[in-house]
Amino acid sequence: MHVIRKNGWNLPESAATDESVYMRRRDLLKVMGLAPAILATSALPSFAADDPTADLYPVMQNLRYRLDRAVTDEELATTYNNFYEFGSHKKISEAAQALKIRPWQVRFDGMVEKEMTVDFDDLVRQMPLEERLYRHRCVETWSMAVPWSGFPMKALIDFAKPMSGAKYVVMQTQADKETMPGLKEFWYPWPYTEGLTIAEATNELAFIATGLYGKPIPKQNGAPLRLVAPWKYGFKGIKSIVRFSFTDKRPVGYWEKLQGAEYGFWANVNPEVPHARWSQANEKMLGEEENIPTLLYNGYGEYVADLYKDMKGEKLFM
Ligand SMILES: Nc1nc2c(c(=O)[nH]1)N[C@H]1C(S)=C(S)[C@@H](COP(=O)(O)O)O[C@H]1N2
Ligand SMILES: [Mo]
Repeated sequence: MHVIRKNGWNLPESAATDESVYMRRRDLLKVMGLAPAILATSALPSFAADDPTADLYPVMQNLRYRLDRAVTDEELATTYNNFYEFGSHKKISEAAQALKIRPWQVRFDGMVEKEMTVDFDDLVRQMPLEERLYRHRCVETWSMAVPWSGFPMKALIDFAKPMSGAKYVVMQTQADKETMPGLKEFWYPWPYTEGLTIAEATNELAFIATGLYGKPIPKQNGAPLRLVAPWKYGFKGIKSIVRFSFTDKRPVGYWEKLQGAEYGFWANVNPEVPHARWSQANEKMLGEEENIPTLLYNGYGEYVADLYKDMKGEKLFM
């Protein structure tokens, strides 16, 4: 049987011209002579058929963010995951289908003008949606490059209206014992928590992903909304967020709580600073055989290096 493996997302970035990526994905596929149906033929768990935001996607790609490598195969990026709530291994995509993503309320609290709880479906329809191709570098040395859909985190911070004294935004993942078997492993510091400084969260690269590969984001990748901070190790990219709290105290994240000697608050990618137990010099893209060199700030130094220029005493790279 002849199986069509190629789709729009398998194109190397260099093959996507400025003109073509401005088109809606469906139109692009049509122009390329590919049946739109191939977008839906995956037998793997993707977005829920009844997802009420399905009509929002695909969204326009922002061409400012370029890749130096091919986009990772959708099947790989959606079946090789880290989501400890569903198991401390990579094959959690099936188990994660138990995640209940509606109704989904997002809480904004702490140092904000007014605390509020917002329905995700209302929130996402107020946000400026776009698609971005970003590299992703896990602290474990695997990496990928994927098309996220979502909105700049700055839009969410503006929506939340933090008080001027707030210095950090702390995010929490849903913690539901009914659907998340990992929560039975009581030695892990649930709920999964992560934080950014307000300066980081309002940096243009910080992104809240609500979609992936031109569709609502699959549960295993952090539906209905997750953080993407591509200059940091992947563990900062907290999934399935239910709460944004604003504070003037630096939070201690899930991994830092678990193993503070190995994981810190900043976690910026740096090939020259090894992890306590392995080198960070190289990485292996999902689906590739060869190791490739890891880049400082995962290649995003031009956007973020200035955030850290006066932080001498800080462990910026763990
Ligand atoms: N809630 C939660 N968020 C999480 C994790 C997790 O275990 N739980 N793992 C992190 C790690 S280590 C990585 S590398 C990325 C993986 O995202 P992906 O599965 O979409 O590739 O999610 C991050 N966000
Ligand atoms: Mo990771």
